[in-house]
Amino acid sequence: MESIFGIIVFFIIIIGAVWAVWFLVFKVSETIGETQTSLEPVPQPQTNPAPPPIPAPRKAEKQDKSDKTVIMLMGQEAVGKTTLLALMYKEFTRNSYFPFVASNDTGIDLEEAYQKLCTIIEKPNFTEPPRLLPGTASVREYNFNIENREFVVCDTAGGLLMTKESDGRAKDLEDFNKAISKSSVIINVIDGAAMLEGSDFLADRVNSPTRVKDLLMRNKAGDERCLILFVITKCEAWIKTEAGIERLKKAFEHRHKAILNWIEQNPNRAGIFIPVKTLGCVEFSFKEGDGNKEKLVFHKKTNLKFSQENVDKPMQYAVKFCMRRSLLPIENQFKFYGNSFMIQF
Ligand SMILES: Nc1nc2c(ncn2[C@@H]2O[C@H](COP(=O)(O)OP(=O)(O)OP(=O)(O)O)[C@@H](O)[C@H]2O)c(=O)[nH]1
Ligand SMILES: [Mg+2]
Repeated sequence: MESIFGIIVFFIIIIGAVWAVWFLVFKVSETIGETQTSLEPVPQPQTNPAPPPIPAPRKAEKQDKSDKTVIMLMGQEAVGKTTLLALMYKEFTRNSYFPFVASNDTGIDLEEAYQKLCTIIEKPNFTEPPRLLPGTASVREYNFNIENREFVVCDTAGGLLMTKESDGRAKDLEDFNKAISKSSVIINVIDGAAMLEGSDFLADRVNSPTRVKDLLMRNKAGDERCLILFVITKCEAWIKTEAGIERLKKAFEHRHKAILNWIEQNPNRAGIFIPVKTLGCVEFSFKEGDGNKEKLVFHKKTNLKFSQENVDKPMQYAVKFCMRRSLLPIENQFKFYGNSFMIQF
């Protein structure tokens, strides 16, 4: 009996030992498995790594000039472009119904030019008025913001009109031609006294209408909408009467026939004749000399004041045209050329 009991205990011990061994082996193999998992091979650098994800394309930044609406002043030397711009700026800020903001430098520069005009013009009597403002050097940009739209007005040196490729001013010429081709509106400033009283020779030398036409034909050959404002300066002696304005108009149509023909050739072009008074107190008196020596003499009139007329109009028309708003009604003293659908909407 005792031996049977001993055998049973022996078997129980054997079974327990076998189970314990099996359990140990199982646990050890499990631990090794886990360790192996955690020691997964470190990914080797790939020879052709996947390219980094491409960021979503950013909205194009407003390019410096490309997004701006360009208005350009062009005309021969000393016809009065910068004078017009300074006065136009002053008057436009006073009268415009557009919320009009000049960039900092533009505001300061044009205010300075205006102050300079005011002080010099108050000097006592003079014949042959001195240049009130220094000549413009090349292409100068003035920046404005109107109704969240950026405008750049390019004032250009009259000298560039007659500058040749070989004159060593390649950069200035490039800027000049670029400004013409980008302009939505071109303000062609014309010396009214030379246009009306000068010989053909003098009128051509002072205003170069053929050269202006050639430059426009070359840089604006396409079908883009374009408005040319013909602003007549130095016409204090004639702007006072209807008959005087009529004479200016006739002289303009005669001397600037070629560019008017160019406007009529394309329905996307229009022109407006705009006589302005910029100084008011300096008037044409008489003409002297012949040929190369021919010149016009002006006098400062003490009985007349420094005063302006119509100087804000070119800018009003230019901005309305760029904003695709109607330019009508055109003032009585002015004259429209070209396709009238260009200015009424
Ligand atoms: N009488 C009279 N003189 C003017 C008028 N506008 C300009 N002037 C005179 O013309 C001079 C030249 O004017 P500017 O405005 O500097 O001429 P500009 O076209 O800018 O000349 P550049 O920069 O050299 O191309 C002025 O100093 C004035 O003496 C005008 O409407 N009437
Ligand atoms: Mg100038």
